[in-house]
Amino acid sequence: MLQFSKYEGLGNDFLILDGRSEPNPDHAFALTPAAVEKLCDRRFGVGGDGVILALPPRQGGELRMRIFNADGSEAEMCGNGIRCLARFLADRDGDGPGRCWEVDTAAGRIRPELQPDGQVRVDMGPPFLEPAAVPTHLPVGPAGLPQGELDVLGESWSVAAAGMGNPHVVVPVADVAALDLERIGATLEVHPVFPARTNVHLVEVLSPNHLSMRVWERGAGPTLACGTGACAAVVAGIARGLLAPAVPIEVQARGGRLRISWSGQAADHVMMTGPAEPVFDGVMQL
Ligand code: ZDP
Repeated sequence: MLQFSKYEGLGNDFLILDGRSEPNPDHAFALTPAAVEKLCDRRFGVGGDGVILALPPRQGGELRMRIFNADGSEAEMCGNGIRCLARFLADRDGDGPGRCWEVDTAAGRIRPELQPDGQVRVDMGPPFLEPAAVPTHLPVGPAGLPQGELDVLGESWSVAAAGMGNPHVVVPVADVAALDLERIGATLEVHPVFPARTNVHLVEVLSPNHLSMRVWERGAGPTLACGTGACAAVVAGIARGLLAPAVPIEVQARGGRLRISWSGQAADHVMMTGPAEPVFDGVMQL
């Protein structure tokens, strides 16, 4: 029997498994891609956009986080997920506001901190702007990050790419509601310029500190929000001069709002603040 806790951040929902005292972290919970798919299936399983493992540290942090997408593939990092992990740890260990965790991830050290209002503020680290680090075959463009024109479904789109440990393509559009996210998302996710596939974000800039976005996630399809994607959208918007640097940017997603700031300097860290809520605890026979 597998004990899990379900949490959500802007409707981006995760099944969290606590393996911090696991004697054999690499084989924790014997989670195969098929088991992850079953867990995430909204009819045959519990239902979720992904599975998050809390594990013993490996690189000097307090703990390690692994994240698996609903299709069973492993991702390097997750923004809504790490806020959910922080709330889970606080609920489980009885921590309060001001508690900060040093979390080892495949994208490096990430630091979520519990806020007095129950939200979580995360030091997401610096963005990855070198093509090989995203990864993408798009060359660095005039805005200092990978850019290019991509033909998608017979239309040419001017896109930018950025990494937050995981890959993102950001597509500025006039009206996010007017587009066929399913077809554009599914096509761009597997576009050959993204050798590790990519998350896809349609972004409408509403003002220098406000944007609206729709998300098609690598390994999960359409989701209500993506934290690392919102960070990538803000980085691309600031780099292209569409958004203001060094002020909080309101990011409106289908599932709710995030506040993200970045100075515009490549080495500076992206800060993300947003909600994370428990949904239920349960056990499941795998
Ligand atoms: O990079 C990927 O494959 C993503 N689908 C991972 C999950 C990202 C997440 N939605 C986020 O909020 O960053 C959890």
